[in-house]
Amino acid sequence: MLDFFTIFSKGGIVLWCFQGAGVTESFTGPVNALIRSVILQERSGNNSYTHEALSLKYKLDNEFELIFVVGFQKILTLTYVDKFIDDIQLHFRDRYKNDLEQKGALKLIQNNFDFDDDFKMLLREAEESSKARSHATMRTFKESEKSQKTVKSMIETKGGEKVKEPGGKKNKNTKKEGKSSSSGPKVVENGNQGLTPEEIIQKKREEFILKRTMVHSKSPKPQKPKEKQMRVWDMGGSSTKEYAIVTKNLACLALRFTMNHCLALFVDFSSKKAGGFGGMFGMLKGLVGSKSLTREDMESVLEKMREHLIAKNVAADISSQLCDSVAKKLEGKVMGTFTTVASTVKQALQDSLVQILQPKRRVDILRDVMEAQSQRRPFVITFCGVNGVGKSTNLAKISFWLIENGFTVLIAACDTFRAGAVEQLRTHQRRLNSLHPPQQHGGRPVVQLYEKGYGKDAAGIAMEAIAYARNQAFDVVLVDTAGRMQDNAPLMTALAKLIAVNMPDLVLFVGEALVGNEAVDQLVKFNQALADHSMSDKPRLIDGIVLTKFDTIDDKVGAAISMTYITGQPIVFVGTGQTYNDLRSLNARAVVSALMKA
Ligand SMILES: Nc1nc2c(ncn2[C@@H]2O[C@H](COP(=O)(O)OP(=O)(O)OP(=O)(O)O)[C@@H](O)[C@H]2O)c(=O)[nH]1
Ligand SMILES: [Mg+2]
Repeated sequence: MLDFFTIFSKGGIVLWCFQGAGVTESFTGPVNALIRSVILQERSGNNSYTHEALSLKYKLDNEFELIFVVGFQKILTLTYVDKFIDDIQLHFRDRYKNDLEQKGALKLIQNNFDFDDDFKMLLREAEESSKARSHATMRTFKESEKSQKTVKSMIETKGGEKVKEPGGKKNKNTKKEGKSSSSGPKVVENGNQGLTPEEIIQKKREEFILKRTMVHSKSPKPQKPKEKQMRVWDMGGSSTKEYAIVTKNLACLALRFTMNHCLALFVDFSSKKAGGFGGMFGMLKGLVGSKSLTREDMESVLEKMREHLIAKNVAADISSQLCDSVAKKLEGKVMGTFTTVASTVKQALQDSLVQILQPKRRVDILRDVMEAQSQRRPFVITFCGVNGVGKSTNLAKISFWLIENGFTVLIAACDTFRAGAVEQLRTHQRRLNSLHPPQQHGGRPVVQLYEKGYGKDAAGIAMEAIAYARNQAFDVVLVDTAGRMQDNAPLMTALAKLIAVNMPDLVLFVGEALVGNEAVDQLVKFNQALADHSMSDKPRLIDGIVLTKFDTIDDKVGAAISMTYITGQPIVFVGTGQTYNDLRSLNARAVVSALMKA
């Protein structure tokens, strides 16, 4: 039923994996997608993720810095998976506690995590208990014990005597007779005299668990040396390659966890019983550190952090999701010596915020324009957003920046709706040309306006402008669009059509840094409209963000977080004023320090 299960360290080492019988597809792709889209993007508040036809569930073990991932077909409803992943985590930790405590990549690579048999046993148990549960519901009323009991109890009640459960207050005789009483279904078996079948099963189960624990705690278990890579990816196919891909992605995680490793190492060393320092450090341990964090420990700090983020203009939903993600990341983590819960949570949140703001992909407009130039076509950017956020002004600033970098620009006046929109662009065109007169550029104006007045179809004007730019060898076309509220269905449909028909190279969403909760609604609905009206399987959504009016918000910089969190797309430009020079790129660290400031 399961497609795969894999256990790897946050440092990138695959410790063990399983691939379901008959599953031929490699699971490198889905696991890499999970790492890229969830774990590296600090979205681990939720514990499931969907990748194409697969559902992935994952669990972070913050104490040993492990990640457990299970994958199965999303059409299946596997009710046991959540519990199963917990069981595997506990079992794996228990079994390899000593190995896992020796932190360090080399140690992990050298270890042999021979977990196949345990995994199969736990999987069998999980599947059987789930089957048993589903069978129970299928029993008819006649088959059920309840139907038989009802009849019995009716007969007994007639006699006026109630049969008490063994151990009941009024039924002292039953208790005295004890387990040798012949009335109950007692069984006599080796050492199990007088036990009910249920009690025998329970006893056997306990003996079995005890045996297993004893076997696993025997140290060190002699193990047959195996080939490292064969052990890690022993399932056929290009094992070395798969290992390398997952390792590469996880390498980024390794860097971020180095600090925590150092703290944890100190604590772990202090907890060793053997050796001269054991006792002294053992005593210190209780006083100053090595506490394993629980959700309750963090609850009040997280609540304060959430309120702090909201006060800084991060949307309320996103603040909650971020705090959940931080809690998941820290739960079970052994705290460093001399650290407090508050400082640990704060540091984790700060790391998450920086991570969210880091661009996940390369955004290099100048390079892309040059590439389009070499293909003898203009590079097309469309600006969209709600009314008055600064689309036209920032379009003009970006024109200036492009001209300064030696490119020619055609502005397409596709806001055919708001009075004055075309004239506003014409003014910018004149100013820009006066800053860069044609005589300095071989007699050719560096910026031109393509306009057809008001009331016309914006998508059609954009198409004509792109064709004109191609003929006239303009390097870039900047398409200005009318502002529209995200709930205005006809206007949203028109925007989606403009984008679907013209397929610009870049769709930039322009949003004000002043917005709070509203940012989420705007972005979700703009993206939804673009997806709904796309004519292709892979719809063109928002590719990047222009965050405007950053000069007006002091340290309430939360919109930057909300917008990148919702779209997963980078903030390409930040507008910091009303002149052509007031355009910046985002400094993630500066934004985060403003966010964390009390
Ligand atoms: N302080 C400040 N003001 C800005 C910034 N960007 C734009 N503005 C101002 O915001 C106002 C609206 O700008 P526009 O460019 O007309 O906004 P728009 O989104 O095109 O508006 P519509 O076309 O009506 O939807 C203008 O007064 C701009 O000068 C910025 O980064 N900082
Ligand atoms: Mg405008």
